Amino acid sequence: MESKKEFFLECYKLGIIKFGRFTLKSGIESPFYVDLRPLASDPKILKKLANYLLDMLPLDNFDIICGVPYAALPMATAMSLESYLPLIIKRKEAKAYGTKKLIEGIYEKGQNCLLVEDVITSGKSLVETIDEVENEGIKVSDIVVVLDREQGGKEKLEEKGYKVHSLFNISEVVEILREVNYIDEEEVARIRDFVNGNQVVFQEKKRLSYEQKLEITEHSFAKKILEIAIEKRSNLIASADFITTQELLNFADIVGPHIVALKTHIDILNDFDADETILPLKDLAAKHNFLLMEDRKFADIGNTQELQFSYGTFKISNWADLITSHVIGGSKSLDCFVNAGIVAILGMSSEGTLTDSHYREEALKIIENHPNIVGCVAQNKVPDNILLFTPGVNLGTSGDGKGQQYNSPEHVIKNYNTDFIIVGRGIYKADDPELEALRYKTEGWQAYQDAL
Ligand code: S5P
Repeated sequence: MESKKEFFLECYKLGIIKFGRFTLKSGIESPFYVDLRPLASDPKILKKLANYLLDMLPLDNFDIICGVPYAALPMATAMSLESYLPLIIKRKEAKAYGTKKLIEGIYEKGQNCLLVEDVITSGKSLVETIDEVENEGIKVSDIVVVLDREQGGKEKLEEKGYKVHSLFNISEVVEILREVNYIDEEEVARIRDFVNGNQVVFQEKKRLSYEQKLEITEHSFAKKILEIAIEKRSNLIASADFITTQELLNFADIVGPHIVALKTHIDILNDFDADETILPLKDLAAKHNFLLMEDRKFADIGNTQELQFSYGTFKISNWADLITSHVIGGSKSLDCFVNAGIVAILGMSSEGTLTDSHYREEALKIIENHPNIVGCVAQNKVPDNILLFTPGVNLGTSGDGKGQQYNSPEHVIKNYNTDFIIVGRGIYKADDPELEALRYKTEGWQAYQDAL
């Protein structure tokens, strides 16, 4: 048989222990989180596990075997199959109808039952289970657990006269993971502290400054927008959702000095004209040093997007520095956006959006790996090398009655580490848009500096 250490590493690869910062049921913060349920999804591992557990035990002592619901049920079943110890099932709650039995299966009073548990922490839930089993007239002398979190559970049960056999304990597991460099010394120390009953201090990871981001970003437009932010001391993007060219240009000229980019929905203009709209807009962008971001939200196959990007009325590729695009068409659909930076839509700000955590997890894999991507639009933290653009920002209201959901600049910058706030009606609908742009710029920059 392979060594116990090799077996543990095999189990670990199924994702049974995660390191980081977790709030436990009790409200305590833990530097690791254990969930052994994935072990049951790999039949070979489950079978090996059953044999490792059985090897530690004086099997002749037991008449029956029982798992603590739910995580240990498959473990107890596998042990029963490997050892021929008959299995009984303990319910979590007694049935409200019929037999009202708490224990199912065939057993006799006075039989000795081996209890199986996945993880032992304080031992509290095991004590409850033992009481319930003993109340049925079944004897319990031994408990076998896969992982002892070393938080007093074993001692508590042993004081009550039970024998606890554990396959792994957290100290040895941490030692194995440190040896193979899966965790670093800092994490090891934090886990030891936690196991020793000390409150663990988590160092809040600070956000990166725009200067630091400039060093790690690759895309030329990512660098450009960061340089503008540093120069103008602004992280504000104004959304200019106007339906006439005149309004759009007036607005761009007024807020231009305070913003890093102007975000357009060019297809809502009633009077679009390449010469009358785009040429003066480009002049204003040059005059006030801001980028043009067309919020087209492409969402098609690569070939169609290529056509939509360069042809038709708007010829976006001729003038936009940044464009927004969904990643729903897959990574290759983004290859066509070559002379602009993509700001990918990861999560939307509107109520009931379908960009749930599963979608975002998959979308992020595309976003992290595509060379045309500058950043993404989202309402949550993203990795440091992707610039984060957050819309749904407004100081005056929490929604628009049409599903839009708003937060303050401070909220998004502090909680999501947003790099650029996107503000539409908060500015362009204000009585004095210039003053309002200045206010968002100042608040946004202050929140950024406070977060450093
Ligand atoms: O999730 C999103 C993504 C975007 S790009 N939620 C959004 O609101 N937007 C855009 O940001 C939206 O299309 C609009 O142009 C702007 C927000 O405008 P506001 O008036 O609600 O601030």
